[in-house]
Amino acid sequence: MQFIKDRGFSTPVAEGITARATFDQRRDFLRQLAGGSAGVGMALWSGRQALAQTAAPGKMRALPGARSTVAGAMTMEKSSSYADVTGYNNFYEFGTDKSDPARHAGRLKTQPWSVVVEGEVRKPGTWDIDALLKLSAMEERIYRMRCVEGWSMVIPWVGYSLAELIRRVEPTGNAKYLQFVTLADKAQMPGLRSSVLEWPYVEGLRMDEAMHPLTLLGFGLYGEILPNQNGAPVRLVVPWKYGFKSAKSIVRIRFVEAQPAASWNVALPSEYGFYSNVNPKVDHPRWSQATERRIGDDGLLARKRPTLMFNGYENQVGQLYAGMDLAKYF
Ligand SMILES: Nc1nc2c(c(=O)[nH]1)N[C@H]1C(S)=C(S)[C@@H](COP(=O)(O)O)O[C@H]1N2
Ligand SMILES: [Mo]
Repeated sequence: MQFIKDRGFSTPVAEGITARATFDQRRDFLRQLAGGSAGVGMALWSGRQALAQTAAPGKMRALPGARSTVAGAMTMEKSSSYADVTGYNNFYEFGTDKSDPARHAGRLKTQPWSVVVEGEVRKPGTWDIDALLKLSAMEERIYRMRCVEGWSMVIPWVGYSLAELIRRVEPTGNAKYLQFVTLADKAQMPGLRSSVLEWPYVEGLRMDEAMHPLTLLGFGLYGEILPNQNGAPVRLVVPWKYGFKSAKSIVRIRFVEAQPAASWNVALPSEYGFYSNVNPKVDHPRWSQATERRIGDDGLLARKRPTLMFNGYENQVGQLYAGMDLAKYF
């Protein structure tokens, strides 16, 4: 995606620029990026098919999890290779190219780490990462993941339901939504020099979505702790929503009464809604969401595979949205 780099990303944005100009520039850049990246990214990936197709455990510290018994948590589909899962990423804090996170996230210091829990809870506080790791039994969950750009993977995550943490902090009756705030440290994250998004990257879920047993607080993949490019040391994994809802490298969880800001929704509200449920019937304004390419399996010339309602998790999560107009609340 050199052309994209040349057109903006690597160009530092002057501090004194007006807010409106920054906004226009960011919006134009995001449009370019999102519209073009599925194709260009796939070309990049198909050039790399020679990479090992097997898991590469042993690179990171082991983090085994027992097979999950949560309904829908173990898809039978073949997992994507460790090389693809850890080499083809979106993590804009480290750059917008799919290979940037693997190249630049190594410098991220994930120990010590803590997560602040605040807002509408009876037990606010700061959780050390070691306490979070011990809070509940680790499970393996094999989830289909679908990026809004039109590609997908199958990833064996390790973690436990976010609900475990939520119950322990005792939300008040006013807690209607959760906001997830991620790390924004210029010293460690070269992507923050760009105004491609507002930093820190933030995401949000409605309380019932956050409490759903499939919503995972993720600490590992392929039986090991998360590589930095996948959101170490702790991230969200929401398999029925487009990938960008799954916030990486979380530092703060806020329980709030009103629908919170979410980065892509703030950047381009007409293109990325707050809900962002995978839905083949609701197109992105500039491209269809009816089909996808599975990274590692579907070459550029292969017929695309159909995208499933709620990414195939309709039986588990469909009732959360009963009666909602999903074209309006996209
Ligand atoms: N902090 C942060 N989290 C993020 C992103 C990001 O840029 N920054 N990208 C999102 C997007 S668009 C996707 S598709 C997934 C990718 O996760 P993966 O690299 O582990 O597959 O992370 C999401 N979480
Ligand atoms: Mo994504």
